[in-house]
Amino acid sequence: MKPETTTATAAAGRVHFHDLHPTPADMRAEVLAGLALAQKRLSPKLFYDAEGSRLFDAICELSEYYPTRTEIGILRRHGAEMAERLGREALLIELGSGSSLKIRTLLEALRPAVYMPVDISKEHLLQSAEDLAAAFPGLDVHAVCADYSSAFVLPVDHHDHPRAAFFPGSSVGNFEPDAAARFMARVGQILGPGGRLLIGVDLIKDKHRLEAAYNDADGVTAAFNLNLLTRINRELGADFDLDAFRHEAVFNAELSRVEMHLISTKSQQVQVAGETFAFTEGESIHTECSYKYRIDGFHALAAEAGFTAEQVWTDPDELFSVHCLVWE
Ligand code: AVI
Repeated sequence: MKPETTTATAAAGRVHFHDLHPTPADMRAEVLAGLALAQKRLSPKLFYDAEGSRLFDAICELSEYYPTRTEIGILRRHGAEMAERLGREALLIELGSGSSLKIRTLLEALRPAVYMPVDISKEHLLQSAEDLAAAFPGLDVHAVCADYSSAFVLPVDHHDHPRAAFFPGSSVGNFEPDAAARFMARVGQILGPGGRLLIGVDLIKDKHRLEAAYNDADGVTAAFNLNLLTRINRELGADFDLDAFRHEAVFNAELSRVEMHLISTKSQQVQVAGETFAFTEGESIHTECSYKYRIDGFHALAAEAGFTAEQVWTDPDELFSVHCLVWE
């Protein structure tokens, strides 16, 4: 991937915008390669166009989707301690910042010198960055539109500040474990020695609770999953029939992950960017893995990446965990 890099200062005062977004050619190649696999796959990062980001925000409000409110509860209860670990006046990088809602619970205590939200969804990122800058006047905000799952360099140096990173929401669970370790090692390289990563991780729990969180009664998660096909139709000139695929989410206990699939409800052919893909009835496109961890299992993964676990906070029901890791 060779992203175009442009830098612009957005209208609202102290928001600087850096565009490292993947190009349409990157997306085309990735989609075509994924659909050519024996088990068809599409990357979960493709969920987050403007509509997908809106649907994800709606998921976070659902009664079945416990991770968001549970993590926010942990951040509210232990924010002061977390801020002490991370240190003040830092360059604070948030990976997959989305609506930047969670960071708001920490900003008062953290008082970073620079806040750098990184997200793949451009409009959503800009709007959130401007809202945040308005709510925290005096905060220097550098919004970076990038795919944080592949290597990228910080667009500004700020070597004079210690570095800290925030990666909430258990988005680390959307990587395969070996890719998660590689990703965390890249974050560690960016942070440098002594840099801290505050990271949210969903915990293994009862299958029914997990499956309900990804199969909500209102069908918001189904719409989020299917929106991937709408996006590919629009951006790659494909002809997926949205009525001929259905959402499915199941907990794979052996691999400790919730899997989301789009299941073809009939035998059919689909044109994508000039290529034809055949589906049998019942065949799936695997769209997301959401790995769940035990605390010790996650600490082993962090150690593999090169981090030392400093502290962990959980909720009373041990549904979710937030970890402070230090890069040695
Ligand atoms: C962003 N990510 C951590 C969410 C998850 O739970 O894996 C995405 C999601 N997929 C379906 N619901 C939410």
